[in-house]
Parts: sequence; C-alpha cells; structure tokens
Amino acid sequence: MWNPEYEAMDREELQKLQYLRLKHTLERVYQLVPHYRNSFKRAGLEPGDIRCLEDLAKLPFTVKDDLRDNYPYGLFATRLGEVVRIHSSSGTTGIPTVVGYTRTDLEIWSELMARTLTAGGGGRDSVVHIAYGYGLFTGGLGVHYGAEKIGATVVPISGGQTRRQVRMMKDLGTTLLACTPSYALYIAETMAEMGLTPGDLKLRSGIFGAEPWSENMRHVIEEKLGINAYDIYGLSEIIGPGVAYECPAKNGLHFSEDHFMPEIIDPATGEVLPEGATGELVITTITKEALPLVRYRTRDITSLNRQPCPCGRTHTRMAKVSGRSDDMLIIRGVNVFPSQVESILLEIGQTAPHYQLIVDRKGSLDTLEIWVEVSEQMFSDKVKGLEQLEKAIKTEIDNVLGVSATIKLVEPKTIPRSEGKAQRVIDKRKL
Ligand code: DLL
Repeated sequence: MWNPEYEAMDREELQKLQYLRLKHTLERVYQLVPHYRNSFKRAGLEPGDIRCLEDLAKLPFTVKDDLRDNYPYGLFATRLGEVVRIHSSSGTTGIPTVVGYTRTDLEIWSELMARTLTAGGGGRDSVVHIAYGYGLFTGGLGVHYGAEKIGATVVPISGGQTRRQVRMMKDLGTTLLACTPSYALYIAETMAEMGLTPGDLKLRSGIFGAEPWSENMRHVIEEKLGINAYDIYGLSEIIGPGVAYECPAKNGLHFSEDHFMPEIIDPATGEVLPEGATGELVITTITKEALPLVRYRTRDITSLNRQPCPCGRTHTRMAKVSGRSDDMLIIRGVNVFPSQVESILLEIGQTAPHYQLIVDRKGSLDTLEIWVEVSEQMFSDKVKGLEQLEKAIKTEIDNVLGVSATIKLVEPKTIPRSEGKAQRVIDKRKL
C-alpha cells in the first residue's frame, strides 16, 4: 500500500472524516458557486440541513450539461489565480468540458495515482511506460505525476508510433505499462509482428482504463503480454484517473473514499440503490478545491461492495464498469453493452479481440451487425470453418443477450486500431 493510514482506515473513522469534508465542501459551494446556491435553494436546502452522510441523498444532482452551461469557469469555486492546471474532456458532441486544479488538487491527484500505481505493482524500482495521451486528456499527466511520486523511472512516451514504443520498452527494461486496454492489445500485436515474445521484455504489470473492458479481455492481455493487468477508473470531471483502482485481488476497484463519495442510483428514478445493486455511479468530491462537484451523475454503470478485501484496504470496491448508460444500445428494446459482446466473442475464441458493433435501422426495425476479426490461421481455413464460427457466435449472442445479430467475420487488421479509447459502436441510427 502507498498510504495505509488512509487506504486501510477504520471505516468508522473514515466516515467521520467524510462527514467533516462533505460539510466543508457543501459550505464552500453554497458560498462560492452561484449554480449550487441556486440549485440548493430550489430544493429548499441549506448546507446545515445535511446532518449525516445519508442526508447527501437529499441534494440535487449535478450533470454534464451543468458543466457545459457554465462553460468554461462558471462552476469553479476558486479564483482563476489559484488554478494552476486545466484539463478538458473532448466528448463526442458540442462544447468540451473544462476542469481546473489548484496546487492542492494536483497534490491530491498525485497521491491518488501513487496509490493506484502501488496497487498495480509499481514502486521505486519500476520503469513506467506511459502511453496514455499527454495533453488535455487526464490520462498521461495523471499517471505521470503519480509515477514520479512513487519514485519510479518514468517514460512519458504518450500515444502513437507503436513499433518505437515496443522497441523502447524492450531497451529501457520497462516493467509497468500504462495505456488504454485497447492500446495494450495493439502493442501486444505489434510486439508479435516484430518477432518478440513477453520473455524478451521485462514487463510485469499494466494499469489500464479510460474505457470499458471485459474480464475476458483482461485474460487475453495478460497472456499476450505476460503480465498482471489492473483496471483503473476515473473521469476528468472528478479528477481524472485515480478515482478507483484494482489491487492484486482483482475483484473490484477500491474507490478513493477519503476524497470522493460514491452512490449508486437508479438512472430512471434517481433513487439511491442498496449496496450490491447495479445502477449509475454518482460521485461527490469532498476535497476538491477548484472544481468541487456535488452528486455528479457519471452515467457509468456499476455496483458497490463494502465487504472487506483480502488486501487489507478498507475502501469500498466498485465492480468493473460495464459501460455508460448513454453507450448502452437499445436494440429492438433489448439493452446491450459492447462489453457484453466482447465477453462472448472472447469466450468463444478463434477471433481476434478486435470488434465493432454497427447499428442501423431498416424501416422501423433496428439491426445489429457485429464485425469481428478472425485469427490469421482461421482466415486461411476452409469456408466451412468460418461458417460454423459465424453460426456459433450468432447463437451465443442470441442466447445470452436475447437479440439477433448478423455476424460479419472480417480479415485480420480490418478494424481500425486505437491508440486511445477504442470506438466500439457505429450507430447509424443517429446520422
Ligand atoms: O478516461 C480518465 C482516465 C484516464 C481513466 C486513464 C483511467 C485511465 P475521461 O476522458 O473524462 O477520463 O472519460 C471518463 O471514461 O466516465 C467512463 O465512462 C470511462 N472510463 C474511465 N475509466 C474506465 C474504466 C478518463 N476503467 C469516462 N472502465 C468515464 C470503464 C472507464 N470505463
């Protein structure tokens, strides 16, 4: 553990700390951010009405549109003079979201990433290869400062030029890789093309996140790179990576509860759900200075588990995020997450873990096409084998997801590779 005093804090102590920090945050936003003063007033509430942690549920939500409506600095609780860094999430449509950090915010972020890296096998002697994008995206710089904090040797390579990445990992003796899971796979593929096996490198672990990835994808990455693969979660609005991270138990991501409070709600009604129920993750920041957010709706679908973890950390564990409520495809009324399709494809095998879902509408009927690359060996095989594979995938998708799909087996390297977040869905219905 990087910081056992906090990571393994007695839960009662932790809750006391959370309450003090929450009160302070609520008072600050009420005084300093007109948006919150107005929204609290509309709900007939003042910070003094929040008398215990459960009272948090009385407060109104904050949504992405609130950030957009107050673009760029309207939700900041500090003067710009106190803000030392800006990041931004591009989003797919409209105005980007701008987030800011004070010096203290950056220190906390580094601390959280130090915890993340330590849990993911990093330490003073690690050589950390950071292939998350550097720049306005929080991945590169977020991991960077955490890796420096633990005293690791940092290689700030950013994304792109994959062959060069592999060569440098080999030459520099990289032990820990940080990038999106889809890029990790691309790196593994490139390594193989260059005639290298995991034994030629010193890689031992990887911290992968920024997009949903299935348990089966974890196994593929671990095998191809010969490493332990850990899931890390975060979002720019809250701080970036560092919100939650896996430990060696790989059974849920420890949520940094001394800085952020998680709730799970029913996305349709907004009602708080009991422990263990799956729903939308809502986060309240309790130490952020520049951009505190109260009950921020992440749109990410997960559940919480407060049972003790064998690693000794006491912070709540969040299940692997299965997808975003706004990425969830509704195909002829059936809810489908790309990660479920990924899981099925990898379970069946014989395909490469590169796939895309193409959704369209013919008349009033939704159609789902799943493009998936087959392995080199399979592709040169007889047509009969391909037909059988296609049929097996179709049947399994039908059985498990309850939706019929057309399966299109494509040649290796047909589906675009990504250096950042992979595009898994092309929804032509919106065009
Ligand atoms: O993706 C921050 C990050 C960087 C996290 C590097 C992990 C590693 P945004 O660009 O604002 O920030 O995107 C945030 O990405 O709401 C989720 O939908 C998704 N996401 C992030 N981590 C995971 C994960 C960064 N481990 C959005 N599993 C979030 C599934 C993830 N989805």
